[in-house]
Amino acid sequence: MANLHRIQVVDSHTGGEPTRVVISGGPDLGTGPLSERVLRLGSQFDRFRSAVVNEPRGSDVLVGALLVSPHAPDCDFGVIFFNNVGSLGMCGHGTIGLMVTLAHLGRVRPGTHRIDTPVGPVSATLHPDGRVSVANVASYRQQASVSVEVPGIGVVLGDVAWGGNWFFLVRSPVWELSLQNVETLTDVSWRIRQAVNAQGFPEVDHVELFGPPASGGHSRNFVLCPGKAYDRSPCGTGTSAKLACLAADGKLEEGQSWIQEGILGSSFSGEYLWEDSARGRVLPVVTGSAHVIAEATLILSDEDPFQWGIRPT
Ligand code: PYC
Repeated sequence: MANLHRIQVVDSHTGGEPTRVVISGGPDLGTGPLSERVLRLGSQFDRFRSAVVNEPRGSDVLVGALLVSPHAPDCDFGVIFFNNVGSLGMCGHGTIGLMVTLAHLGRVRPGTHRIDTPVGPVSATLHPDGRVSVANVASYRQQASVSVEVPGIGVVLGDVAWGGNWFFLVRSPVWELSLQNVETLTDVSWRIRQAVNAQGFPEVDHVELFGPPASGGHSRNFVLCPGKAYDRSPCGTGTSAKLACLAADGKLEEGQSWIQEGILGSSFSGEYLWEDSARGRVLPVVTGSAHVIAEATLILSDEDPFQWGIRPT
């Protein structure tokens, strides 16, 4: 008789980018700060991560969200986000997906809820119309106008910024940001990331290209995530990093709205308040909407050679 382990999940998408929230059946990561529990997930339960998001149950683009008890005393929920290659500090589209999932399950009502993450607590407001606003962790630009020599491309100029994950925001892309061009955009972004990593920024694992808007926003982006999948949404943490750069450059005032389109044309609206203008730290708020698309039970059988998903050995 096969030994079966069941994991209850709810899937949603936020502007096209999927999130799989693990409701039950996840590993016991113990207690303590989520910054410590996320390390436990990586060191002791990495195959669980792979089983949930990788093929054959998932795909490179899927982001997982493990619901855990919060550590910060003012939080209602805790969450650890992960993808095809590891964990994420924060995830904007995932937090929007999480809130819509919790509402679907009857676990939250419209209002503001505090959510603990490995990089600190965030607030998520579920609006009566179903939109969600995420007040993210403080975001900032670490270095402006970094010039990198990218093999096969030449010199690329960009900013290194934190928005809950580390980003390289390319200042002057010449690539057309369209779905037809996704292979080239992926290749270019991956090469830029490697060059940025080699040039003293090993922490940068997301690359963000910008171009003119095509659906009424202020700008369109293409975001390459750590596992080489592109974000189908405008990327909540990437939009936070962008807001920090706009603020630092004096191009967006406190409280002014910025509409960031993603590569599919779906958009997030963002705005910020200064946390510390002398240090260039902003408190971004990113608003978007998500839709629940599946409720499912994942089955892990010890007779299945791919029970832990397909992952590099
Ligand atoms: O929305 O922050 C985000 C995100 C990060 C990676 C994929 N989406």
